[in-house]
Amino acid sequence: MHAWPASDVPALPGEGRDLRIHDTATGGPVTLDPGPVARIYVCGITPYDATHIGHAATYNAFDLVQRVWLDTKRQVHYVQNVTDVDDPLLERAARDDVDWVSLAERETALFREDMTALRMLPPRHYVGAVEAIPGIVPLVERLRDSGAAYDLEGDVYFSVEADPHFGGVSHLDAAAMRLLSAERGGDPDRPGKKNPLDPMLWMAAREGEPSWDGGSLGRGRPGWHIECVAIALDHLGMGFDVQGGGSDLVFPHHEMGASHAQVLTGEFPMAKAYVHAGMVALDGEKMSKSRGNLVFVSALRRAGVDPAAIRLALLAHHYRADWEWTDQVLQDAVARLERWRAAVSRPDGPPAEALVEEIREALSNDLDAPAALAAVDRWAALQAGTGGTDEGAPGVVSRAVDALMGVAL
Ligand code: 5CA
Ligand code: ZN
Repeated sequence: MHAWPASDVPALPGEGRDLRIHDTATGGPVTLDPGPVARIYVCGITPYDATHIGHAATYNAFDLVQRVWLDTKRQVHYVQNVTDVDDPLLERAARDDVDWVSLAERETALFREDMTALRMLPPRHYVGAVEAIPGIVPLVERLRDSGAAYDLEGDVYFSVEADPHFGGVSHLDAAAMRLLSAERGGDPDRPGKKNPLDPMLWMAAREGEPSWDGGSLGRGRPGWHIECVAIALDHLGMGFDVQGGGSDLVFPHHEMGASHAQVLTGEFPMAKAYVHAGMVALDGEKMSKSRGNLVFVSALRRAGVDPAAIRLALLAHHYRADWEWTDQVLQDAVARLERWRAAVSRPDGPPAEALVEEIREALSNDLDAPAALAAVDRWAALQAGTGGTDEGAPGVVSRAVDALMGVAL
């Protein structure tokens, strides 16, 4: 699958800083030391509806991760998937009487447009579940042949007991896991499973649903967690730096994915940090396609909202916080964008070097974007007040805001 075009990332004076980030698995900060090529996998969309502000907030967090690393002169190997076949997509296509392939293509195309408009840097590999199937089948066969997976009426399940580290990402107890599993695509109540939490690796072909050749598994389609693991291992290998997504993916998705990968390779851990963005709500409830309480990025753009203002609205919240989208959030961002643009429109201004360091410091400290915005606010207020005489300082600020936060002034 093709991704979307990259916006320019201007080079900045001085040196970038290593990223320290909160890791869900250890419950504390880790300072990542990725070497010359940093490796990150971020869970992509299930394309049955347009990109909403919640998705955009999550991708904003991981875009910042990329930008902090690029500022340290590292390359970034970023991989993202598209869950272009799964129950919710097929259900929506059936409900609306549209072809599921066209629905997925249409919504993925819109996602690319939204990501481009928001200046989110593209992944190097953008991979659909369907195109990953030939790589998924042998992994499921290996798990089954090693005894870590079993057959149930033609479907194949992963045995969570095969991984001694199972539970190490979410640290939830069995009851909490069972509830979340039922809520998020699992089937804990299906009779015949060895453990109610065991997730499906391969679903045998169902009447009226798409299916693919699964070799010794028979025709069918892949489970959700093995999809991401197959893509991540294929492009990044084990021990990559960051596994990312929203906090609704901690369990079961990232817990199960880590277990699949650890059992497949015998190595631990799959990722050095499991990083999760908070949930964006609307009217007091998590924004979600299934609830339908959504603010779409594309709808805001059509209404004439500058994508840079949408980006600033996202950046105004710490990525780990749960927060609520309101009109006020957007109005504040529009006003900030105007202040910043006015501040960089002059040829000279207050010195910019210290500001660049403040932005770097804030973002390298667990992606503290609100602190970075506050630093730029202070510089813009100085510019609006006494001004400054540093020739070229506004240009440096403008480049720093773009390179480190993806905001074009
Ligand atoms: N395709 C799977 C991941 S493999 C999936 O979860 N797709 S999704 O379309 O439902 O979500 C895409 C990304 O947006 C995920 O990382 C998810 O955690 C995140 N996300 C979904 N809803 C919200 C929300 N309300 N706030 C913040 N992030 C969200
Ligand atoms: Zn995923």
